[in-house]
Amino acid sequence: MIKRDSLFAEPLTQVSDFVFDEKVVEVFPDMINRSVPGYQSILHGIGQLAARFAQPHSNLYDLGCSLGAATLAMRQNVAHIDDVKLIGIDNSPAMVERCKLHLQGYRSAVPADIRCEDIRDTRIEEASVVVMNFTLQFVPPAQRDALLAAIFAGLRPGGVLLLSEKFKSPDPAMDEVLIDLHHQFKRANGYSELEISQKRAAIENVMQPDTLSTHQQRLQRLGFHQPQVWFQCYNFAAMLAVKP
Ligand code: GEK
Repeated sequence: MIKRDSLFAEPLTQVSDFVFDEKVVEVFPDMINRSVPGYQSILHGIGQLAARFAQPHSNLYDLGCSLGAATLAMRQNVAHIDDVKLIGIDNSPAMVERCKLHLQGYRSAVPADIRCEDIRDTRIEEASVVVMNFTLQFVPPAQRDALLAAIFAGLRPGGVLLLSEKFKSPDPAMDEVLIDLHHQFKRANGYSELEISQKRAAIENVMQPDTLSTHQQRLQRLGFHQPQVWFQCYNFAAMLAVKP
């Protein structure tokens, strides 16, 4: 049964920085579905793109896997490809523990190795697909280049990075429009004004979005071919970038 997210429903005297702890794990599926516009469509697309880009005898990474939703989406779509292995990484012990249990609930011949580690320490090797579904935004901005460079180095030619992010607009007025639309989406999904504002305060220091052009220029500078946005809703986008 999916437990409803009410973590920010009561007034807090002090809003602390957001952490992916046991309390968040308990309500995570509800939280992400009611907070991220297009989350299910993006997972569906990740499955389709994994089927298209996964190469035989290669690794498929899900960096910041949380409860393994993208790992599962890939696993359901690559079973016909010879000798692929899924590797899910998250640095929240609570997430990893629950992710392992969650994956056990689905039978598959495709092996999945779920590890608790920081994605900045992960050695990416023989990869044909690397997913970062709303994870890069939690990595300090100064460390994003190095992480993406390591992913590029670990991808095989023809391999793909699937990068989904909340982004900011370079124009403050337009940014406000997109933020308003997102907040309307959350209201329509049952979040109160208090929940929206307290969550915003909790996440402010922890999640630092880039603009779409920062993402695209960085990926190109690192060697990816023509990064492409394949999904966008308000200030949420999913990109794909192929290693030539
Ligand atoms: C999904 N991809 O459902 N190393 C490892 N994990 C990290 C790091 C890090 N440095 N920083 C953050 N995380 C998922 C959703 S949630 C997005 C991803 C969100 C992990 C963190 O513990 C959390 O589980 C995940 O990245 C981000 O498809 O909640 O907005």
